[in-house]
Amino acid sequence: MTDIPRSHPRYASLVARERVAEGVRRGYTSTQGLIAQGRGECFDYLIGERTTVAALEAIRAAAAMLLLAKRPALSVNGNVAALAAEEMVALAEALKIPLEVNLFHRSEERVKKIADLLRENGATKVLGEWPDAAVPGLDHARALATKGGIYDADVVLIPLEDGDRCEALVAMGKKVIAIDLNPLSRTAKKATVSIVDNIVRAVPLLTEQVRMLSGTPRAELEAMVREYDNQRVLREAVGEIQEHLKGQTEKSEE
Ligand code: PTJ
Repeated sequence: MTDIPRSHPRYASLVARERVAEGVRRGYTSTQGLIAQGRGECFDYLIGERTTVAALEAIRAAAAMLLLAKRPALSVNGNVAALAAEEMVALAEALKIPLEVNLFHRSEERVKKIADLLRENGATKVLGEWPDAAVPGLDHARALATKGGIYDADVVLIPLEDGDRCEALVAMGKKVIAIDLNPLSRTAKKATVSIVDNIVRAVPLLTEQVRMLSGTPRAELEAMVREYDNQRVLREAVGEIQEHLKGQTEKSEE
């Protein structure tokens, strides 16, 4: 990996870029993942590379939803593996559930490499290498899922997901939590809870919330989920981008 000096003003962003490039070199991230990363970087820049108030609200609702779930599932693709393998393992550990590798550009080799990476990072149970079910409405390889994992989950976390699959999971009656920097994406619009934040920042915050709320009475968690309004939170996410951009243009006029 290129050695990036910590003093570089775009340090975090450049490290993330290197990690995705490294994922491609090692064969667990798809080449298309580089394009997805570029799109993410662009939105992160517009957001101001910070976790917004809207994202924090979504993270809290997502934590409550995961804690209330009978069978929560966590999906991992090639970009997620590159950017947040260790953090996803910590989240799975906090919830005591397995992770499932679920790919858009599926190859068995990539699935195995990602599963191995998660295990190297301490995952005790990884699903996805032997899928035994299919999400209805999607063409073959992307539809593959595992019983006892994503296929029969009631709540699924899908970071950096494609809109079609998000929609197909919602159509199966699941509650879907998305992590997507683009508040205008189909995934963000279709998900039950959309965390408009960088996965690198969002997953550790989500794990922290899961730990903090783990002793909270169910009735309180249920109220948090009931009161959460994803459309409003998405509007607020867009509003926070607008405010940030306004601040930036005013600064450059000074
Ligand atoms: O590993 P695979 O085969 O499953 O493929 C994974 C990718 C990500 C390539 C695939 O799912 C894909 O093509 O995704 P999209 O349609 O490009 O959507 C990815 C979404 O994630 C976009 O809306 C990006 O803005 C967003 N995104 C990119 N990087 C980040 C991000 N969101 C949060 N954190 C990021 N670091």
